[in-house]
Amino acid sequence: MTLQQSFVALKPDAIQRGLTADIIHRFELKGLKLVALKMVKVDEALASQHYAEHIGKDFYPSLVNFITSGPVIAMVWEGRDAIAVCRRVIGNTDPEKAEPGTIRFDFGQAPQRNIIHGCDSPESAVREIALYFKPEEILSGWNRDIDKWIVPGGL
Ligand code: IDP
Ligand code: MG
Repeated sequence: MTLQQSFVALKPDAIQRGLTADIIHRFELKGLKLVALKMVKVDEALASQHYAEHIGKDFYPSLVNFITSGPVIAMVWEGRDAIAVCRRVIGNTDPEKAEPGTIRFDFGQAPQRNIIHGCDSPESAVREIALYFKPEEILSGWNRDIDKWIVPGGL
């Protein structure tokens, strides 16, 4: 078990369809801790850095067109093995192959409109977090002691 930070981004289809709260809630329900969030308009330069590994593939132009087509919500979720956990919450790249209960199965129907991005390794997490956030925008230092919100002063 390793404490990790995972980079996750809601793609423009999620925001256009009003799925933002439902999707963020999935990560909260899982028990992950939100440590950064912002709405971003991804331009072509950022898209080409984010998806550098896919440059030259047949779907790359449509992917850039899609990710730059409207606002994106960029997030960092922290928790035990957060990178793998987020990928499992998200599901297979192709919503048709994703398991029921995953975000991509439950909300998506096509890989070109698959709702959400999640980093796939510790290295991509570091790289992608740095692309979207300044270090001071990551608020990982807060304690999540819910008791004091139930009883003043805690139990
Ligand atoms: P991932 O998002 O599950 O990590 P990647 O292989 O990294 O999947 O691909 C990045 C994104 O490119 C996918 O989320 C999807 O939007 C798009 N994509 C990947 N493969 C295809 C494809 O075969 N056709 C169309 N779009 C694709
Ligand atoms: Mg990927």
